[in-house]
Amino acid sequence: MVDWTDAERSAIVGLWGKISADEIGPQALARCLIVFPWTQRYFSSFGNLSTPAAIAGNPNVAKHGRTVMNGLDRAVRNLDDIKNTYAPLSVMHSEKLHVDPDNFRVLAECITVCVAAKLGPVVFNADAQEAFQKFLSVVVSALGRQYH
Ligand code: HNI
Repeated sequence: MVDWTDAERSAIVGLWGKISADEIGPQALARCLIVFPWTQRYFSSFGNLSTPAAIAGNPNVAKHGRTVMNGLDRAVRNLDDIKNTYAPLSVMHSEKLHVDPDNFRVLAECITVCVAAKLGPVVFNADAQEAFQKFLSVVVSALGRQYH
């Protein structure tokens, strides 16, 4: 089980309260698909992903970005049991979607960049980043746990 300090817990919940899933989710998934283009292969049913502008304006990308953030919201609300909270999601990404688990880290990186750009260096200072980085690492690890 992961140990969180009180400062980490309040930093994670505090940061989460300052960002909007509807804003960061679409931005982060679009960024992931642009910066790491191999991730596009899982979204062949999403329509036009042929240019950065097409990706940024694609409503399916935006919708799925919100879905991912809603998934993260469940992790924020279950900080002490992310592993079990994410077990079904991990099975789904492994057995049904066949997503290479390296990509979880890649998307987490894009979420961090979008949150940092949104909140700026005063709010997203090193302490905040440390807590958020740890949170996303636990999420990435939990999502990869049911792979074998
Ligand atoms: Ni992911 C579906 C959460 C990373 C590809 N994904 C989901 C769903 C959630 C979710 C929630 C919806 C589940 C359901 O319908 O029951 N995904 C997350 C989270 C992360 C993540 C929290 C990491 C932070 N997913 C990724 C990555 C990829 C990915 C990195 C591929 C590069 N996910 C998918 C695909 C689907 C999906 C594909 C199905 C989409 C659809 O609508 O068909």
